[in-house]
Amino acid sequence: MEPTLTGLRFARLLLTGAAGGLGRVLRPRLKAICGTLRVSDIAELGAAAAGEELVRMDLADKAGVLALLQGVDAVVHLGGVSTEHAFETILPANIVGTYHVYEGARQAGTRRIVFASSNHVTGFYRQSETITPQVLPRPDTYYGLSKAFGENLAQFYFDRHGIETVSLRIGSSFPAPRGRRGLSSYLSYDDLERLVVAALTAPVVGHTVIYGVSANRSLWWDNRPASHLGFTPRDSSEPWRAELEAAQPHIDHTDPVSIYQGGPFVTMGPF
Ligand code: NAI
Ligand code: 15L
Repeated sequence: MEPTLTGLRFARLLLTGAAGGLGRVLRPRLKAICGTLRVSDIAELGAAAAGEELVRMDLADKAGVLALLQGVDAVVHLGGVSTEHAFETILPANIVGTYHVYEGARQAGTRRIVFASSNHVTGFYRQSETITPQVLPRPDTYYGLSKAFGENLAQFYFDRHGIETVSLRIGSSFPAPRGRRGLSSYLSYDDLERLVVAALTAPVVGHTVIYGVSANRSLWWDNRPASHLGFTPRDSSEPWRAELEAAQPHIDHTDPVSIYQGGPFVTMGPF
């Protein structure tokens, strides 16, 4: 059965990247399932709501992240650079920063992390293919590579230290699907919440990888290997299909942006 918020309580949850697009969506929703929500970002976080702790800091600051994890039961780790940039920009935030989160969890005894990975770990699979979370990574960017590293880090910290992770290869999570690619990659905010709650509360996850996608009609991702999470998406990109197809009536099937699942990411850079 899909988890519900009723009766779920964590003493203290940590949400990184809380000032970002998805962080702002999840912040009030996660507060509903914990006693204290510690929210963190390098950017301005606004005022603390009741039951919130605000920590403004850079994930590249090791001592700061180790302190950030103290007293935390579980983490939703969204913080980092969220699109393609120069490797030198991605390295401290996504690679070093995610290492700091895992090392902080190990030292603090935190047992579970929900890691915001990305579909760009497998962006060089074709849109004509259906893949599962078990395929070999084919990153489309330095950004996708950094998320592949995060997934490997998660596997290592589970095998070595027993810290459980659900790596969410999020598709495209915005208020509405963007472009024709979004008809396949769209994840609604309500389905994102369902996915994060399932990832936090499934009894045993080890290191599970799952695509974050709604129940769209045209899908590239088959999540059956992660069915033990009990995530059942309820929304779909279908209500936007007519509008998006009218806005982009022709698809150039020789354009890499239309050939590969990563879409525009496969031609971004170098920076
Ligand atoms: P976003 O860019 O709006 O939010 C990321 C947040 O991380 C920002 O508030 C930013 O200030 C913070 N951040 C960046 N560098 C930092 C650092 N060095 N230290 C501390 N905080 C730092 O991105 P969004 O859309 O909210 O995505 C959240 C997470 O989900 C990201 O990790 C992203 O890669 C991932 N994701 C999002 C998708 C989407 O469709 N929105 C799709 C796939 C993955
Ligand atoms: C991502 O990983 C990005 O964080 C997000 O901004 C979108 O570009 C998304 O992928 C996507 O593939 O649409």
